[in-house]
Amino acid sequence: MHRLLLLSAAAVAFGGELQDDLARRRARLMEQLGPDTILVVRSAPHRVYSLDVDHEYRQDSNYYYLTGIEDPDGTLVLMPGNAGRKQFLFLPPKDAVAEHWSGKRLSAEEGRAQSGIADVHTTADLDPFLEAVLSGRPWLQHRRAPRPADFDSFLNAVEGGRARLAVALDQPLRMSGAVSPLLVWANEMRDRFPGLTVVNATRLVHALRQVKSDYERSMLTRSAEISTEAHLAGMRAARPGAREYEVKAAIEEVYRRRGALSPGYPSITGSGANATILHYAKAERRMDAGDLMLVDAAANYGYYTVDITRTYPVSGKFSAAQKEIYRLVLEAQNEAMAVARVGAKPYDLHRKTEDVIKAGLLRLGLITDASGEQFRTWYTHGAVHYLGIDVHDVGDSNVPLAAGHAFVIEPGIYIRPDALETLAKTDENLEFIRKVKPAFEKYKGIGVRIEDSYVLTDGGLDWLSKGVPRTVEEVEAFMGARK
Ligand SMILES: [Mn+2]
Repeated sequence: MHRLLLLSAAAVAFGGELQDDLARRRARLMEQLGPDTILVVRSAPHRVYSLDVDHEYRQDSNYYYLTGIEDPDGTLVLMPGNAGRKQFLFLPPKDAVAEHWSGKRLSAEEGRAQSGIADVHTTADLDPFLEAVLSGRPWLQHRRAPRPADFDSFLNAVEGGRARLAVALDQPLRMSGAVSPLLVWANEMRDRFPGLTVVNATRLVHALRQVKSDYERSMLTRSAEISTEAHLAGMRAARPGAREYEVKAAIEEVYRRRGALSPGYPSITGSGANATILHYAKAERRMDAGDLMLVDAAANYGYYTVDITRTYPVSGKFSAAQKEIYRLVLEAQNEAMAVARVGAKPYDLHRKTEDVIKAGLLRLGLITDASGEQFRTWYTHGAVHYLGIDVHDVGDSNVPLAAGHAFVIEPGIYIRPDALETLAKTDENLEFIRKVKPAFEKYKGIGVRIEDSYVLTDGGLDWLSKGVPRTVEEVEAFMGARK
């Protein structure tokens, strides 16, 4: 693990460990796809930021997981039934003019080195390749084509009407909105090549992504190390009179300086009542003495990100009321950590946080009945999600937790200033409002979330974000010792 500290991000990307891992991922996927299937996975599209300027490019998670390639405009094809070469990568051709404008494109050799796939061709070969195999012919027209007999198994499947075209999609299937371009394309192929069946391989890829390899664990660990340093920098920058964006800048400066590609998700730096906005995206407010600052931020390192939230007093000391809410959230997280083990369901962990928070809210006078749904006024989200290439990573939450699963536990309580006035004016709610009003006035504007990242192992929880001060005592000691 510590060896990685010495490597730059680029060195990690070209190291052999990732390529070995990629080869294993593709081998497992091909086993499950079976010999009658051809899988096509595309790189992410470019997305417009403003007129003729694009957003910073981010690779499609499934494509990255299977190829390790960050560059755009590529396509991966897997043909598990082939006798010899089963894996094909199609990359945009070298082009001096395009490269003058937008940077170097990968050579075939670089594509091979990064992906570990021997068969690298240019994108101009993709359609002829697919047209040949989908219509039942071997792909022969290319000087680097595999031997004709390599394709026999899939070509027999085409002949017998058993051939399957599998795609891995980047978005969930929906009744409305735009259809994924890859799915539109696959359906068009089905129309052009009768007998072909389109299958959705997304779930297979997601199931693989749910269990982290040693390589992926080392990336998450590195993301956590950088994010820990960043949180400490944010805690040093937070003080009365400073702006929220100063905290955000201090955090993100650490990412870039330490070789992280970017934030793993937009940083949340909300002070005062802004801490009650779950995905507070602005960062402009001037912090006041007595405020809590909620920071939800983590670094994308080598396409992996953890997820960490801390809430701390900008003046260094919690008020009595803040401490009461804070300790309740902390207790909820501690209790959920205690039940996080192999075989537990993610929902078991969430329910544990609910039980603790319900009892505590009743004690504090913020609800009058712990048996119903009143607590949802103040605890408004789930506590557990997976981590990985996506910060809210893919995976089936009905599957019991297993070694290699990476996830967060993130309970929170948010006393939104408008929470009571926006409740529907039912008799039940009016009664609720009347009874909790005194406690509401006491805690109004307090928002607390505590979020940590873990990888489950056979030996228990590997607590990746343990280094960020978390208990009241740890937080106050750190804030008190700041220069
Ligand atoms: Mn989270």
